[in-house]
Amino acid sequence: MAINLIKGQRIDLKKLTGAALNDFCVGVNWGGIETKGGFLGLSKTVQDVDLDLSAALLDTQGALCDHIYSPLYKAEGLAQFGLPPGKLTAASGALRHTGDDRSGDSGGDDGLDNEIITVNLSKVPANVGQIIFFLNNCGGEDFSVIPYAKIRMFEGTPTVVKDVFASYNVAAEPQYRGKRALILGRLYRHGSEWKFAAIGDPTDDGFVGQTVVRIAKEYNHS
Ligand SMILES: [Ca+2]
Ligand SMILES: [Ca+2]
Repeated sequence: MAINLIKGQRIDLKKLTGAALNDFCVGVNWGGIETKGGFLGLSKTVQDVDLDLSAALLDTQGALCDHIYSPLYKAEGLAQFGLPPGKLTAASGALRHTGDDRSGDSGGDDGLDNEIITVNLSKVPANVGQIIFFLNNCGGEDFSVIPYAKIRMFEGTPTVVKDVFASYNVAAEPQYRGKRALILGRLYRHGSEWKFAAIGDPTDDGFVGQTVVRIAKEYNHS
């Protein structure tokens, strides 16, 4: 049984067998915005929603030391925030992003994640103390109108979901009105183990650079 996380909840990365969860995927599944129209509202149009899943890696002192965000973000824009260009792998290959999805599900919830970062905790260098996952919306719509956005951690591969460990529903709530970025959750070291905390904080950020700077400033505690 997967754990359904609530905001602020912290969990051990322990499977039912007692073994530590080490090799897994962090995926986000979301849908385009459906609008009913036409005669009796029978026709339906779906507006694309381009969310981007990213990760910021902070060292054990809380400073930004590595990142995963799209190489499609303009380097000049990132440089204004003192940030390097985007890339899809981090920390000696311990984390890999499977690539950009620009539309979300268009035919209703397909149950599959639209953007995924694979994680192998045993490969994460010792200087990395926490990995914070976040979402930015590249379009103009805010999170309150996106029909669903869910983050989950599962074992398997990006295309074959074997075992869902935990999931967290993060959209379609009034508190997300006007918000276009979302700090999802944090993997963090606790002694020799890793844990996960569900954060679920919406922000006004319109650009990934703002979110990364915010994380390095406001989320640099363990
Ligand atoms: Ca995207
Ligand atoms: Ca999907």
